[in-house]
Amino acid sequence: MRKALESNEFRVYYQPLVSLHDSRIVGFEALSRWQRPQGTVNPAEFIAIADETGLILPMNRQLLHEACQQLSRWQTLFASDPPLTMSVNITAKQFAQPDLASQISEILQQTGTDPCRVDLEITENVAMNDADRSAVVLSELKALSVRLSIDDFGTGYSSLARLQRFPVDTLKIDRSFISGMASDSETYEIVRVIITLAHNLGLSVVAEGIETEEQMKMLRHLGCELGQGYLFARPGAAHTIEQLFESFTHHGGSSD
Ligand code: G
Ligand code: MN
Repeated sequence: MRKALESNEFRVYYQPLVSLHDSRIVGFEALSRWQRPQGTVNPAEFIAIADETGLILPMNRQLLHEACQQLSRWQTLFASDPPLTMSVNITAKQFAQPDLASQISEILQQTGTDPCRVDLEITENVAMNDADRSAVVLSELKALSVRLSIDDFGTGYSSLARLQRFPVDTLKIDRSFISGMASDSETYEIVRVIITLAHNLGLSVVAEGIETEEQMKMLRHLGCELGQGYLFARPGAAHTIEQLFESFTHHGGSSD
């Protein structure tokens, strides 16, 4: 894997974040993909290994750098008001780094990126694992003026009292709830309650893994503002995203 990193086998893919209100692309999530000569490797697998070995640190520094450069290109190419955002995932190992905030700050400065347009995603599990420490780290990150999201929300164990005190902006509802919400009334209730909770705490909500029109309509009805998923677009290389973006800006909605 170390060799693969040196020989640039890791690629950044981007998945659009869409406003459910008008089906416009408002931002992207940057995702690592490992393209070996013999085929792509499951991201969940290699990211877990990279995180354990610590290789995730140089890998995700590189990813953030590239995603920031891509963001400024896209902000120019596809000017919008407010400007596009870029979300990146922070893993457990990264979150444990004492100098995480200064590392991120350095990359934002090097790339001339407006921190307000960058969203750092931390999973609920990582954030709640050592909640006292998390509160400190999240405050350090927030001091950079970046946005903060709790990823995979609903799958872990959350203390709502903690959640309320974390300086986060957004909850991302885990896709397991979205996939079940149209066929299971209790799952629908969970989604409804998460959206209500987020809004009552002054947070915005992103629904992950939207795959059907029905799910999108339900989420829109529940007041969920943002979504991500195969219904809109699969994660894709930068050039694929640019073609897709053209079709979104001209017609709105899904292109396939
Ligand atoms: O939890 P996180 O947001 O980091 O998950 C991102 C992952 O989810 C990516 O690897 C991406 O390929 C996958 N993904 C994105 N949209 C969908 C979707 O609509 N359905 C499914 N099953 N997976 C998705
Ligand atoms: Mn994520």
